[in-house]
Amino acid sequence: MSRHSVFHEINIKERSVLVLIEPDEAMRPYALEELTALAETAGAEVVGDFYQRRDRPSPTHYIGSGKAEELFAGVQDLSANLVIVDSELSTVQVRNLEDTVKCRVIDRTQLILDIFAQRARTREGRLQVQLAQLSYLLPRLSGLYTKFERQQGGIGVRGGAGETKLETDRRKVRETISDLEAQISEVRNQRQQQRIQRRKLPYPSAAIVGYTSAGKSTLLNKLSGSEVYADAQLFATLDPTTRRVDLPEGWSILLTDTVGFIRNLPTDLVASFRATLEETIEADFLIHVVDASHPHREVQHQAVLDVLDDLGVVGKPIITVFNKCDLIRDSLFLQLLQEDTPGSVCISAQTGAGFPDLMACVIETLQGLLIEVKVCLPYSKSDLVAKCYEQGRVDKIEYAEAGIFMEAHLTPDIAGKVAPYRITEEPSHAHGGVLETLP
Ligand SMILES: Nc1nc2c(ncn2[C@@H]2O[C@H](COP(=O)(O)OP(=O)(O)OP(=O)(O)O)[C@@H](O)[C@H]2O)c(=O)[nH]1
Ligand SMILES: [Mg+2]
Repeated sequence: MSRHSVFHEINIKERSVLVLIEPDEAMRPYALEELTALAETAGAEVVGDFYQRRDRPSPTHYIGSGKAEELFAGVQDLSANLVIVDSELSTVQVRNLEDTVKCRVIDRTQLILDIFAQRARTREGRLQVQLAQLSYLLPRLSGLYTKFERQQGGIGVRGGAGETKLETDRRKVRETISDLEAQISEVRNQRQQQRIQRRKLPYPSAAIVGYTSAGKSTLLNKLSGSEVYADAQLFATLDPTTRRVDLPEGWSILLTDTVGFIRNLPTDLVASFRATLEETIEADFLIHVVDASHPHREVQHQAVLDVLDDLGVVGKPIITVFNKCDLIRDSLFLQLLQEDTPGSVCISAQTGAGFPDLMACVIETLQGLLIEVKVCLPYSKSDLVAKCYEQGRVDKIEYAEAGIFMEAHLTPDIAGKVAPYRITEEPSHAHGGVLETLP
């Protein structure tokens, strides 16, 4: 971790109290459950939660100042030493709340950044997390260094006070940000080169996207026979992994599993993880994994679509995969789910149920990506035939006197190469060639 970072990996079980003001009553248990999971994933121990019903946060304390006093009493009763607030806070809100509750206060963004910092394994992942942390920190520098920073360790105080004090200078932070951006840009170029190399492989690419813990890595593992880390904890995957997946009828795709999304994903994080998320933007099509067994399936589904929108992913084919169907007994529910969402399938990544449907759906999507061509290649261009077999599907081929007649569904790349030899008519059998009709 860079010495410029003020964020720390958690090595103690901090006793935390969660604070929410979710105005939608129906969403409250879910918001609480999700924040608890995030806090526990970060390593904190949740000892209590505190809720205030209000439409808008208070600009001074987030919750009302009277409520903040109640929170202080609760924090004391529970011997808590950390307050975690479910939204992103301003410096003023943090300072006022800390003054009132007399312990450290962190917001949802810091919590998620902390989890990402713990998960980052590759250089790219670490650079991106550091950039997100510093981008979060920069506008908060002036107000961030309260007495609570002087406590060693704990969520969001990496490096300790002495070290961070030295770095309150905005210019230094900006320099570090530029430096990180330059390094990320280098990594990004390398990624782009890798993608160009991959593009030369005769396989279309797909990215698995979805809410955190929906089962993306489990699906990649099951499909490719690999062992990407899959876990019930949130954000188990941070760095993208690509595997070749062979499908029936001779099709193959390159499938990438990447970082999961969550509601209110911090904007700094989305911006910093652009290099990683480009795997998604650049894929030929997407497989969106939704946990069908989750009571707030729809909220999660929409949250992922919102992030894709933010990333500028538009017009790409999306297969919606309703996962964890082994946990659902109501088959009518599954049927309705599938009927309500065009281009969707119900599966269990764990048991493999529904995989034939998924394969059929992927193959149908692949066919939609290919261009139908009829060509007559001169024998001097016969090397293109092998490429057509590799980069698509040859439906008919006939070696005739006038040339090689072929009907095929090809990727845009190879379709462009054979385009000069396109014909409009069926080959006439007067050519005396041998017609092979492929299955
Ligand atoms: N019952 C059941 N559990 C599943 C299924 N698929 C995944 N899981 C479980 O759900 C949890 C999350 O699975 P992952 O594959 O790590 O989920 P992910 O979407 O990759 O999550 P992140 O990387 O954290 O975003 C794990 O405990 C899996 O065992 C399924 O089809 N059925
Ligand atoms: Mg994963």
